[in-house]
Order: sequence, then C-alpha cells, then structure tokens
Amino acid sequence: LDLETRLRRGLSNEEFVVFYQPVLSVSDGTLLGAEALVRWQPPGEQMISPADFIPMAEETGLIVQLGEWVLREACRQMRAWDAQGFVLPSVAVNLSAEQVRRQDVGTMLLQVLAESGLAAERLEIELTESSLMQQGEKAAMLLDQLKQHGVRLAIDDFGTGYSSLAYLKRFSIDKLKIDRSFIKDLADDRNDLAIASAIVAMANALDIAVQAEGVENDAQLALLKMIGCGSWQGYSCSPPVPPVDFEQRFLLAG
Ligand code: G
Ligand code: G
Ligand code: NA
Ligand code: MN
Repeated sequence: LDLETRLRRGLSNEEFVVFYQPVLSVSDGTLLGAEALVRWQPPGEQMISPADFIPMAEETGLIVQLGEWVLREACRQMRAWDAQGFVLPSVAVNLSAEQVRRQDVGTMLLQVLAESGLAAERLEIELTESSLMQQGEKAAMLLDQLKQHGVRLAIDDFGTGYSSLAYLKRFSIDKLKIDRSFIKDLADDRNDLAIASAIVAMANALDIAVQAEGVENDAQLALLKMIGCGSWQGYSCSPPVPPVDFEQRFLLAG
C-alpha cells in the first residue's frame, strides 16, 4: 500500500501516539511544561518518525485530521494528569502551515479546548516563521483570535526561516524557540553564541520569552544561563517519551 493509504488507515485505526518532551527552567531546572510530538506506531512495525510522514500528511490534507487528533489527545492527557493530581503547567502543540491554510484552525482549537476543559493559558501553539509568512492574513487572524482567548503563541525553529522580524511587532508572540542548529555548537562557535545572545536580548526588550531547543550537554546549559535564556528542552534532560514514562520520570518524582 502507498503511504497515503497507510496514513489514512492509520488514522482510522488509531495507530498514532503522542510523546512528550519536558521543558525546564534554565535558572533552576523546574519543570515548566512539555512539547507534544506525534509518532506513528503501525501494529507489528517499527515506530515511524513524524519527519517521515508529516510531509505526506501535509500534501494530502490528512494533516488536518492528524493535527486535530494530536491537539485533542494532548489536551485530554493534560486533564487526565490534572485528575491524578499531577499538575503540568503547560503543553505545547505544533501547528502546520497546511492546517492554517486548509481549515478554520482557530475555531477548531477553541472547540477542542472547550471540550477538554483545559484552560487556554495552559496551551502553547508552535508555528514556524515560514508558516506565518506563507499564510499571511490567515495566520494574522488566527494569532489575534487565539490571543484574545489566552492561548500562548511560540515561534518554532526561530532564526532559520525566511521571514521578516516585523511580525514580532505586529503580533503578541509569547515565546521564541531558538532553533537547535544554533544550540548544537554553542560552546565552540562564537557566532552561534552571538546569535543566541542577540535573540535573548531582542526578546527581553520586546517582553518575549526565549526557549532553547536541542540542549544536549551542561556546557550549552551553562552558556544559556549566562546569556539569560529562560527555558530549554533537549536530550540533556530527555528525548520525547511516551506519557507513562513522562509521568513516572517527571510527574511522580516531582
Ligand atoms: O520528534 P521529532 O522527530 O520528534 O519531530 C520531527 C518533526 O516533526 C519536527 O519538525 C516536529 O516539529 C514535527 N512534528 C512532530 N509532531 C508534530 C505534530 O503533531 N504536528 C506537526 N505539524 N508537526 C509535528
Ligand atoms: O521542529 P521541532 O522543533 O518541533 O522538532 C523537535 C525535534 O527535535 C524532534 O524531532 C525532537 O525529537 C528533536 N529533539 C528534541 N531534543 C533534541 C536534542 O537534544 N537533540 C536533537 N538532535 N534533537 C532533539
Ligand atoms: Na516544535
Ligand atoms: Mn523547533
């Protein structure tokens, strides 16, 4: 079967799972939240990375259904943790430009929030700079709508897209996520340190939070502390893990 057919079947057979990667405070290591990242687990096969199916889901429009499922599942999981007495402050969910293009994603988001009972303030939506640029007016309306309802907005992979910084002025962006390509050699490359440090300074002046992605060692973390970056995620703490593991390692322990 071709990938599209398998994807379609995977969706109706509930073969997708959401993994969670912890987000921590740079200054004191407190658990601030998690990013939700989808995986595909066809029965009897190896788990498939989103890098291998998101592009096809986007091409075929299946991303609309898949994206909505991921969001609903992440909100449901948060409420389940609430009910067990584990209060994870927030969850971040990725939104694809194709979702913005193909559907009224604002209405969908507010509906899923209302159904789940998760407070809008505990949901962070991640959009890339490219999504904002590609979907211009639509993205603008979406951002304003989400903002009005208290949903937080993060710019994913910040610094890597073709974009204008003008959107930082036009929209109330809550967080910039420094792309992991700038973090990778942070300890050895003066240019990366200069860029990361400039992003933090700009964001501070604009009252926007900054999060580093792809932190893999203590040297990177020490530099992030030095430049005043607020939060981080990365293998140095944990890769994205299944909900049960997340619970045992980060919620029960805490
Ligand atoms: O986890 P990683 O291998 O976990 O993810 C690979 C890529 O897939 C990343 O660019 C990530 O943003 C993207 N991705 C993971 N989960 C989702 C999702 O639920 N929706 C969208 N649109 N992208 C996702
Ligand atoms: O595009 P986005 O930033 O949403 O994707 C997150 C991707 O980064 C996922 O594939 C996730 O598994 C991966 N990731 C998370 N932490 C690390 C890390 O410390 N190092 C590397 N190389 N990848 C990471
Ligand atoms: Na992301
Ligand atoms: Mn990213």
